[in-house]
Amino acid sequence: MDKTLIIVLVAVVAAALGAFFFFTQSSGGGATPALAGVDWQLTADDALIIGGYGNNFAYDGTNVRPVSGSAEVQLDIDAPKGVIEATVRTDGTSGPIVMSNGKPLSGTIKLVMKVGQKGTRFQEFKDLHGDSGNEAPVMPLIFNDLAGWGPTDVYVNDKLVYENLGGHIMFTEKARRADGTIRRDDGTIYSPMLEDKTGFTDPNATEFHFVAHNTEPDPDNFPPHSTWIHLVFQHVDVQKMPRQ
Ligand SMILES: [Cu+2]
Repeated sequence: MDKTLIIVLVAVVAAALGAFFFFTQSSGGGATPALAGVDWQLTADDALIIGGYGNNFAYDGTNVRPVSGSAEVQLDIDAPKGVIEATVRTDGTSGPIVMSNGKPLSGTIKLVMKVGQKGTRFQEFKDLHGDSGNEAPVMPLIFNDLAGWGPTDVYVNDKLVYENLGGHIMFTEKARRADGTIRRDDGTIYSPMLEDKTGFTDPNATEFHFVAHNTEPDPDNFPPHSTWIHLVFQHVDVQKMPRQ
């Protein structure tokens, strides 16, 4: 065979292989290919919108409704660098997400925590909320495998709508029940006013939380800032996590 022909054939085969790997990596709409050096890799779905403007924790389940969507964490915790994102798509059943008074958002809503930017921090294997002294008692005492904070952008149908909100994620034991409530087995609905803020979580199941809010005071909202979003993902797949 002619040398030039062999070179051409090798080039064609190499290009085809390259295309094959490119398309197999980028197709499917699933998790982003793993980044090098990640300690944590999670995907989550079975999403819930927790309330909206007025009450963004909805402990009694009011205005807690399912929405299609998923979340992804890929984190190199020491750098820190990685991907922390959630995307939900509202529809006629979920209704819009109301982050600010009188501003309903519909369509594809994406939260992106800008991991590595100023203000990003993470904790592993810690109790938060309740009376832990770590975060406000807007949630009962809850064990976190992974918690994170960082500046978070919100896109609606690919348009940047809220920039640099305070974002917070938690991969925790389960607090939100199938009926949308946070309550004890005896029916007690959670309240930050309760003296005993324990006993609301199920250590045998997990969930993923993603909240983001601004810091402008608004006494008519709970928590009292003018812009909030609260998403919970009831099913979490762990691809990778460190040992406790
Ligand atoms: Cu939290």
